Amino acid sequence: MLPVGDLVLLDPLTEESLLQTLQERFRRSNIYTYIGNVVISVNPYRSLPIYTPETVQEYRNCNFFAVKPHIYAIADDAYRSLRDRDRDQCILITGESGAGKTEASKLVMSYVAAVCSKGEEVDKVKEQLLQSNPVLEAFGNAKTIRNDNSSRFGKYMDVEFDFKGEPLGGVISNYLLEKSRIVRHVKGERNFHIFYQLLAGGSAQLLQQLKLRQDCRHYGYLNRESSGLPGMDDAANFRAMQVIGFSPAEVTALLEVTAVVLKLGNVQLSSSYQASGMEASSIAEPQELQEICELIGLDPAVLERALCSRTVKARNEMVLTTLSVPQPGKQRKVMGVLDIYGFEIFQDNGFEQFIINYCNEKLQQIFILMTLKEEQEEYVREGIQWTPVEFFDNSIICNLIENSKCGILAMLDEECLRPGVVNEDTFLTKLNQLFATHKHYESKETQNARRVMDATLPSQCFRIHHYAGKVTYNVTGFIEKNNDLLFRDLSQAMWASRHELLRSLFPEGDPQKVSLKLPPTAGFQFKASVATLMKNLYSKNPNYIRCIKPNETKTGMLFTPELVLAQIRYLGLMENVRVRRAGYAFRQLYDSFLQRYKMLSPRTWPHWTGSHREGTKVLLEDLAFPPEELAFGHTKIFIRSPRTLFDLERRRQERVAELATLIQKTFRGWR
Ligand code: AD9
Ligand code: MG
Repeated sequence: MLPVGDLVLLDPLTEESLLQTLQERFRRSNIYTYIGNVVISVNPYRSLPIYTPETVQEYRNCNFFAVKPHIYAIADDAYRSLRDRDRDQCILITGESGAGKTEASKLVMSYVAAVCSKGEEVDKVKEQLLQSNPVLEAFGNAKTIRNDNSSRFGKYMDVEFDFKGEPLGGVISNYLLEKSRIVRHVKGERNFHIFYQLLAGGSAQLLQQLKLRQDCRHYGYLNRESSGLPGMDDAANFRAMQVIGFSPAEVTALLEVTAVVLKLGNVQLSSSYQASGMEASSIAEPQELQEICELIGLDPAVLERALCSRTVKARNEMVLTTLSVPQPGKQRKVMGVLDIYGFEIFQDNGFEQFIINYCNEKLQQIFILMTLKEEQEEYVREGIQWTPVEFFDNSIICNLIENSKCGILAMLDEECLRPGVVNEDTFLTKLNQLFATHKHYESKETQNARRVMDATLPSQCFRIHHYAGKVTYNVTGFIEKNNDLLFRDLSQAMWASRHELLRSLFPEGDPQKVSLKLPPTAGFQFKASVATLMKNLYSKNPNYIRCIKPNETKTGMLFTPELVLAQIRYLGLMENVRVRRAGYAFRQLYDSFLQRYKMLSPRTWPHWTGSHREGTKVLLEDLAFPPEELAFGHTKIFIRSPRTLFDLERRRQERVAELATLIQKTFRGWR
């Protein structure tokens, strides 16, 4: 028998049974499994024939529970609720690096594009929505050790529809792009795809215009690795990229800035001693500097001064890109798709992991809140008594990080703003005092105070007990990364260029607008954008896709149980199943329920003429289930335990076999 397609029905429910079910389904190429209306997706790492136009047709207007679990079913459900029930939707995709989040987000978008209606205007919008992906991926994705096409930013895409369910346009927000990758990446990884694509796919004329050489090895930012990637054709990707919604002049400007970034990596500073005995630096590659300045319309002396007096550092910030202005329709509805980086535990965890894991902690919080809220709302809607559910509330961890008075982020900001020499030691000391007795905080000092012996926690680290597991963060670099300062002379130099696009990227370089106030810290900005995102998500009806990575080697159909188990834990899947069936494990609309089981009672078989609700009542009366197992809502039947449903299914199978024999006999009688 095929293992259950909905983990809510698992009996008994244990980590082992959950893991086994996923493994067995995966072995049979059933990569999708439900927990109620949550889809779990296990990356097959090979192409499966399950995304054909025929499959799309199969899932169009399907009954969620009547067809095999599939990402299309959730996409269809979300789209129909949006169109017919007028509810804004959001689709939250989570999972670790390489688990398949970005692929899932593309599958959702292409499904929606395939099922909404056709027409010249609509097609244009659809094309833009789908084609924005290659552009975003070129500039925001890179090969990492874990994923050849890893998203180095969080993406939230709001697609707007009119009252007929036709797409009007979209807005894409990006969160915390990993800009530091431009200047540095781990051996075996790559810089952002766009650089390789431009060099491999740009025509000779274009490269000449951008003053670039075709050879990757010429560029310091790229030359640390052999540039090509198996299965990825940089040249073809560049040529196929249709930069939609931009004019040719804008595209040129964008590529000029891209070229300048690449060339800046070749500008070396050399130091020399002046007559005064002071050390000074100067540019060792005047030719490169000259070309950069020609591209951006700037006096080389200005750039040289700016570069030589300070160092350049990438900075992280939230960027909001509006791809196309949505036409304000009267009844606009929105479908949001969130594809963000998953929870990360590395050997060495720094500020980036702290921020990423904070974001995941918030997503887990909203997941619990919304699942419970949704359950509660459904019970109220259906007129069924609601009993509160026990669950682990992670707000205590969120609060530890984000509390505006004494959270870790607030303490970090305080250190960053303190005049004089600041360092991470005082920051850590402060945390140790504040959270000496906090259940989810640990450090060498609090361990000593609590008389805990633990050799795994170095002294410059603190450890947080996240919902998904314990992570040890090294505080080194926290202050610098949080401060995220770009020295003013550099932004002023950029603002002085005649290149319009470049100027617009450095508004703070305008000498008229010099402000003495320090810009907001990276942590502060991120916290604010996460808060906005959460508010946005909370106002919508949530749909979840939880992605799992089955092995570390990107191998087709290989399932490593230990690896999956770890993800089952930190995705909180057990918790998810528990919350989902704390009240009633199973629910179904009366008409579908009656249709499926009506052969089990002589009173409802073969035809029932009354209401579906009455029919369901009569049917279940005849089957004599204990009354506390069932609840009759306004439109749905609720069944408390999986066992009852299995019992029902078993009886149905027996009855179907009986009926089949009966029919055969009858036929034989005829002959
Ligand atoms: V990261 O946090 O951005 O580093 P993702 O986004 O979770 O990560 P991604 O969607 O990029 O992972 O998937 C990684 C690779 O797995 C893809 O490049 C595909 O080769 C492969 N993949 C993912 N999903 C599917 C699928 N449904 N079918 C086939 C898949 N291959
Ligand atoms: Mg991704």
